[in-house]
Amino acid sequence: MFDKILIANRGEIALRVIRAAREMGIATVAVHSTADSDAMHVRMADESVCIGPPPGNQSYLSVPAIISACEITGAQAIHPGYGFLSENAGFVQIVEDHGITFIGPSAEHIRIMGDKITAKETAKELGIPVVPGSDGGVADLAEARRVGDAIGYPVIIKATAGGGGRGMKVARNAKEMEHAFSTARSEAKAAFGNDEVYIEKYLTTPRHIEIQVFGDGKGNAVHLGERDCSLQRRHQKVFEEAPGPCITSEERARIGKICADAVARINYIGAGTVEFLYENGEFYFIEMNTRLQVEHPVTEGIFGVDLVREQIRVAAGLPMSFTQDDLRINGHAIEVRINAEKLPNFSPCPGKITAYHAPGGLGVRMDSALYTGYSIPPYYDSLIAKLIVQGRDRPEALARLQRALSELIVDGIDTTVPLFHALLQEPDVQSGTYNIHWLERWLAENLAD
Ligand code: MV4
Repeated sequence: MFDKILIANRGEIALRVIRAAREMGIATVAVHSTADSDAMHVRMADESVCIGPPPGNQSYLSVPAIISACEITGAQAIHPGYGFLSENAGFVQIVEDHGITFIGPSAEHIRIMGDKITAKETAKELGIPVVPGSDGGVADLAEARRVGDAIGYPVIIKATAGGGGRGMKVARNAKEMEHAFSTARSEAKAAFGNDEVYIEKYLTTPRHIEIQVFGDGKGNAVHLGERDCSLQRRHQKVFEEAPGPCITSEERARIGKICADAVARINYIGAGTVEFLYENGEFYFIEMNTRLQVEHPVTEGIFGVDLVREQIRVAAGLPMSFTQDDLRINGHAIEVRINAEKLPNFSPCPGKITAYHAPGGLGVRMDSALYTGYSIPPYYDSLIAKLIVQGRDRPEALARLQRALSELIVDGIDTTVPLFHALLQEPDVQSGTYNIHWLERWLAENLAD
């Protein structure tokens, strides 16, 4: 096992990794920008290294600075958290070339899944059900029309290099294809420097269901069920839960086994998420994320496992500490993402926290790096806390969420907490009856100024 690891991240996820490491007896090194000298992850780590000025590309994204911090402190491994360098195959290669262990998948697995066409081809070969569509990239309008006629409208045109919903265009019928195809291509070129696009059947009212997988890098893998992350705004998740309110145990076992077998076959190491759209009882693969995700705590809650601990174990060459048969779902967990943002426009709201009090009690977990007197810097993501609640069933989890939100105090800035108070009043949220479009529609009807 490692003696010391470096966490190439900040905020709540840096604390999350420090906590797992400390329980394992592993020393931790925090890195930070000059804007984060007073940040909680710096205080909580055993050591810290300042790696540059505030902008991310000069600090948390600076590969030379992070490698130097490892060499100076003697850290043997790097945990990337999520975002920043967590899915950067070039970074993983450099880390390994320096004799440091990357706590995460191989550069090759990150590369395969980073390119959406390759990811889809790989998924298909591994027996994962995919959305019907073009065989790879679509070169020109004539080919786009042939694909549209073959699979039937509506279709969606997506950037091969895309992600996070950028560069996608829907063509509802053959007449719309010309415009949709050319705008998708030029947006892809502008956003990613690569104008390759592919086409899929457009699913009109799906849910976003993602399967948590975990591999040991030696051909063994398990699944930890699904999360329903359908409540999103502008491709940002705001409310996530596990298990999915509409997924049966038979469906979970079937799609879970398909995903676990697939990642076992490629000797995948560490945590991964296979993302699906789910409509009319069918799963359709869209992407795979090769990192620990923001919403991992809901899965940890219902299975009672520490996913970061497992990531560190397999990175050190140890086996996972559980098998598929050991994994049983216990109750229901919900996470809400609390952002430093001002409603109704979700505009970033950095500033000084004049008072902070975290909720507690049975079934409440608050993952946050906030403290009273902390100043949220304007340079980074606006996520300031994840409130995760667990109950014996979904109604208990919802009641606990409402209770926990009522205890929370974050004074001095605006947050998205009022959104959650309002959402909990909605019958569709109470019943779990929503799809990927529900939240945008609700916001337009209820939060317009
Ligand atoms: C789709 C889709 C409908 N049909 N693909 C959005 C981001 C990227 N991860 C995939 N996305 C979508 N792909 C087909 N074939 C609808 C979306 C989509 C979406 C997906 C998940 C969560 C929220 C969403 C919001 C709008 C569109």
